[in-house]
Amino acid sequence: MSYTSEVLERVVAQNPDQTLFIQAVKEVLETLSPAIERNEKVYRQNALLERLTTPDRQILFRVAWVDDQGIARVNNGYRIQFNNAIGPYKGGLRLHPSVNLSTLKFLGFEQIFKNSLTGLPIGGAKGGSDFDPKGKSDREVMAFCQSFMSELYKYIGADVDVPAGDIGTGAREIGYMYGAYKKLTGLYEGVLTGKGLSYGGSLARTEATGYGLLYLTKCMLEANGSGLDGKKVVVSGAGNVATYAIQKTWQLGGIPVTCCDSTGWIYDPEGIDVALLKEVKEVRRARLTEYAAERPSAVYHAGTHSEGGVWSVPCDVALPCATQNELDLNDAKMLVANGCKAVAEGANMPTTIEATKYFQENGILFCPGKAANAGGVATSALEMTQNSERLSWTFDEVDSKLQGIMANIFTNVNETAKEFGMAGNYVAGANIAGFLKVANAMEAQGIL
Ligand code: NDP
Ligand code: 2IT
Repeated sequence: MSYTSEVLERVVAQNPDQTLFIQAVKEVLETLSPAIERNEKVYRQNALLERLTTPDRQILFRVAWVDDQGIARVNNGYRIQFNNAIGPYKGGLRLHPSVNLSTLKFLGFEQIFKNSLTGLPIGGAKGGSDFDPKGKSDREVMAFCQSFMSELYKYIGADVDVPAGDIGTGAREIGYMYGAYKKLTGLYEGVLTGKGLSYGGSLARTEATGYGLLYLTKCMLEANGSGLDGKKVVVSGAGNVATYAIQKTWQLGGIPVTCCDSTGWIYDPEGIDVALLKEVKEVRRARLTEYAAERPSAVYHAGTHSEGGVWSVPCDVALPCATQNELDLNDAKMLVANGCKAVAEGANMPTTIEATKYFQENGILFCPGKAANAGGVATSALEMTQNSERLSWTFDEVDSKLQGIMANIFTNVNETAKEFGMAGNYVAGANIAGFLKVANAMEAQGIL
């Protein structure tokens, strides 16, 4: 049996109920074989893949807080510090009722390779809680964040582990958490990224994941003789990543025609109105029904997959930007049948393994999230740099660095796929390129 198969079996045996974690490991290990074969004896002897698929540390804790009725509530808190071979642990905090150990181990594992691809010195981690910020008052969110940080602060620090936002964790939550960390430790340091601009945040971090996704998509299309101009783009999600992906699609000449939230989806043939979307989602924290009510050209469908969902809308480019496994084999078949030519993942693992294979077999350009959405964490690393030098860069400085980073990621992924005999397979290119840097650092640092 091959070394990668052996390690996958081990991961399945040790984590039988962690389906998302197993899916993420499987997708990576299945593509690593050509890179492993070049150095298999050493990797096996040093149990490199066993160590890479086992988190350095898994921190689980209770988060107790009091709601507006005076009732005590209890949530689970987590931080998975997966690998710090190339830099301090780095990765977001997800606040969503579906969060469990498997979710965060999958996200932490993906983060190792993504962070490696940025070319910046950041290791992989992820954390969060099954707390649902939806429908909670600001005071309840603050109470939760303060309690969450009253335990997490022991394990993080500007040179140790630097959390950030993810689903359910935006500027408001980062602000409350930063305040709590400062109060508990007395330190004014860049321990979190995605901070507000008045207390150490970076310009362009809010926009970075969505903008970076479009910069990479443009590179991918141009490398294949096409471009974004006039292209119809289907986007899922209506949060941080989706909103700025939609905005940058307009700026680069494309027409974004859909978005969705957890309750329904919008088809807007005239193109999504970004200002209205921001007003509904960022300001009012409301549902997309309010967008449809104020936009005559928009059609609202209740239910994320009702009447085919966003993936049933004919398009040239599809950008899944909501959540994991939101695009399955049926969706992939609809997209291909309707003429879609390219897919780039704004979310983490939004495409199932079967759907990914279908795209690849049908000649669709497919860029995985660990490359395509790396602009967010890359800009977080730029925020860390600015905090270290106690300076703030202009929007244009950060944005032009982001453009350079996304172009480098695409070149690296593309060249690596070619080097290992899989030209055009950006999944393999991303996994191998991300892996080699981390594996090299782990080898140099000994068996830990
Ligand atoms: P947000 O919480 O800002 O937005 C998530 C959006 O997706 C919301 O509109 C939400 O709906 C929708 N959504 C969530 N679950 C579902 C579902 N099951 N079906 C349909 N829609 C759903 O999160 P982000 O935009 O930050 O994150 C989106 C994805 O991008 C995640 O996979 C995240 O891990 C990934 N990512 C985020 C980065 C970042 O910098 N923020 C960086 C890289 C990746 P509703 O409005 O109803 O809540
Ligand atoms: O999935 C991700 O890359 C993020 N949620 C961003 C992580 C970060 O540290 O900015």
